[in-house]
Amino acid sequence: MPLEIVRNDITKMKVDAVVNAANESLLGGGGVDGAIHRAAGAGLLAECRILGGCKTGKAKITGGYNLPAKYVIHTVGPIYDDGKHGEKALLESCYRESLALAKEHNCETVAFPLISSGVYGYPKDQALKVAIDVISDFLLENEMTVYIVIFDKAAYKISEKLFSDIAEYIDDNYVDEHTDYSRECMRMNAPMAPMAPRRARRKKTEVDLSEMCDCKAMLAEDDLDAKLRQIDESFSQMLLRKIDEKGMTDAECYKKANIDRKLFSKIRSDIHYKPSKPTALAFAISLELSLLETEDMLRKAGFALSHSNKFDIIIEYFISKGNYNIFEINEALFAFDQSLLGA
Ligand code: AR6
Repeated sequence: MPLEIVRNDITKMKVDAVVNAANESLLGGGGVDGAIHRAAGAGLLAECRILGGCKTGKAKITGGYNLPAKYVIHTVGPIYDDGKHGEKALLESCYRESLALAKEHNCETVAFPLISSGVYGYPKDQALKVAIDVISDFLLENEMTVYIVIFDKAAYKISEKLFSDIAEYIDDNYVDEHTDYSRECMRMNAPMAPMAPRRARRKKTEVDLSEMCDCKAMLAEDDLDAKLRQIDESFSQMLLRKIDEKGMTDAECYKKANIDRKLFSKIRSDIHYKPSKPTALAFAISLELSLLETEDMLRKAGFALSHSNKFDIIIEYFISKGNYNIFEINEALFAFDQSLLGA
């Protein structure tokens, strides 16, 4: 997955480069800076001494010394005042400059902490949004795997409004599918509520199909053939057809899906490829499919959306809101302790 949010100590990341949230002296400090210097050892400080500091919004690179990473990219985030002093532009610049350095040094994997979000006081949800926006823009043009490393769960939050909206949606839609609903109603002598929206939707698909068959005579044979071919098509075939129908290029599609090129090529060349559920859903999001089309695509891969699964309900929440930003969806999945979309 080109962009991943992970919970870890950045000093433990086995990547080509870790990014350090440093200060202008580059001579070490607290927080992630202190942790990186402690883990890397005295060699890192010695190399930092000859760099002559670094301006806010800029980045410099050194070796990784005792760290599992080959390089440390030191960047200096802005000290947050009130958000009206150019903090956002400076923070964006930190990510851009660090990524440019990583690219210059042929790094394939890079791990970032949430720069400025500790001692420098940048609100964490906004700091995360800046990180995701700049990194995902960069990944549209570049092949790299980038990790945003969140140190502790408490330090991480998406906007409270979004969190509570999703929590409410889960509450409203979560059903325990292990319960036999009709029997439960009979046992409790309670009337059955109208069919859950998901079941109603499935039924509609079946009706659509039989209606389609009944109308065979009315349809031009070509149309019918095309429709029947779609029923039989594999996941890979449906994916490629949808990419064409949406007028997207392959690269646009897999990048928007947060899927790397190698995996996409595999799917493209193997008509019977069975993706994982997060991969199939990532493509559905990238193609901005409706809920019905998403279910159709999932079925091709042998999966279904379920209301007994928070992961599925969160995806459904975003599709129903027409929000197909995979990185925002992943932020929310992360906040709810769910696995992320992508490969
Ligand atoms: N791994 C990943 N993330 C971490 C780790 C770790 N080991 N330790 C802390 N974080 P901060 P800043 C998170 O304060 O706000 C230093 O003294 C932490 O939870 O390290 O840019 C420098 O020398 C937070 O979300 O950096 C500067 O003077 C994020 O890393 C100043 O602090 C950044 O917090 C820079 O402040």
